[in-house]
Amino acid sequence: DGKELDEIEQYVHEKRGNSNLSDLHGVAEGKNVILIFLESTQAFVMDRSFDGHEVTPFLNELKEDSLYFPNFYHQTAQGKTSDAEFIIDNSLYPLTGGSVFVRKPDNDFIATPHLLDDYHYFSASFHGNYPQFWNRTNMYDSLGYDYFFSKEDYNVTEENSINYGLKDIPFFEQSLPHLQSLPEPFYAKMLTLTNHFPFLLEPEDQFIPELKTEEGVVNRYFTTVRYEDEAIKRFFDKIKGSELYNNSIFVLVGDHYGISNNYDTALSEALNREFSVIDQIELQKVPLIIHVPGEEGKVIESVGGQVDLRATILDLLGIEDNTLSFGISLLSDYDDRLVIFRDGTFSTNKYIYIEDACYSKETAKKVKRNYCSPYFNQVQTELTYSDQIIYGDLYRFIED
Ligand code: GP9
Ligand code: MN
Repeated sequence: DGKELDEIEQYVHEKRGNSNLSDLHGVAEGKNVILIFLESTQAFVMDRSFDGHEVTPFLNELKEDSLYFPNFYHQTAQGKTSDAEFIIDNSLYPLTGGSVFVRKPDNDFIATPHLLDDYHYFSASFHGNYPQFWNRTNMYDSLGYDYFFSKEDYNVTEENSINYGLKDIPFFEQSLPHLQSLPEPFYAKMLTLTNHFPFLLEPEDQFIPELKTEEGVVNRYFTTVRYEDEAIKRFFDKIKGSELYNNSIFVLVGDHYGISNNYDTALSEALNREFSVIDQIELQKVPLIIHVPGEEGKVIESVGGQVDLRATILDLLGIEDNTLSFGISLLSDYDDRLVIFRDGTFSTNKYIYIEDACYSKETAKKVKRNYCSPYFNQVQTELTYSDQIIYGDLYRFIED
């Protein structure tokens, strides 16, 4: 009810009060946003080679003249891709169990498409799987999408699909004319699909050989990531020759892990290092690259998570997020950044809290609990407020 909202509003207001507008505020005002979800792509694939074969040659190159965020984590739970979509479009946390897309599709949301409505943006999502998967058809209506290009809008055949649907190369090829057909400015979310468990790929799509650990999943993973990288490279090659390029910014983000803890032994062999307790968290880093044509590249060290991505995008567009949500632009000065995971674990600049203990990120060793305890309250508060908003459908009480 109203009382809950007042309390949340006060909290959000205070939190935002500690951040400043960034130097990059508004540099992409009025531009199209092309948000590319990198399926199951973890940050450890970046700048990595096996026997001289780069896993992500294109992303490695792209990040050099982009904003690149090496300390960025996914915050998803059981809802996987749908959680990533939910978090990024709403700047709220996912639920502990299940997916908001499936459990609460009829709620009122104040999602990115709604916010961008005020600036006359058209919003569309692109994905080569069935539209009903993750209840997207229904949820996209609630999130304010104007159109969903799904499997039904693409030419999908036996040859050009694998696993869940259309392969990434034909997906981007066929998406470009759809993109060009949209009214501008637009917010376009493109969800890749090929790099999905169990990471299947036909021989002709394998641009680098599989690894040779004892786990097929780990061996195939880097090869499907390489395929995804190739698909994005070809997309960029094409779009660079079109008018859209200079009118758009490109946000590339990993949705969640691809290799679960079950494969730690083989993954540790592949990455050629021992894992410690904090790697349960550190392995949850996902790539975040924001390419703004005409802007110089910059590495942004801010520790952040998917909850912060919307505020970051809006910051570039010159829009302030005044909604009741929890993100802080990763481009702004903000001293005490905190990345909260659904299970109550968290990461700051310096510390990770996991298994009821506080660890130093620098040494990976346990440190005194009181380095972490100042954050306990904020962690529980944000997760609770987010749950209250979702379970109580609280946005319905907010007037436009
Ligand atoms: C399915 C795709 C993958 O359409 O988004 O879903 P995931 O299993 O990663 O949640
Ligand atoms: Mn996914």
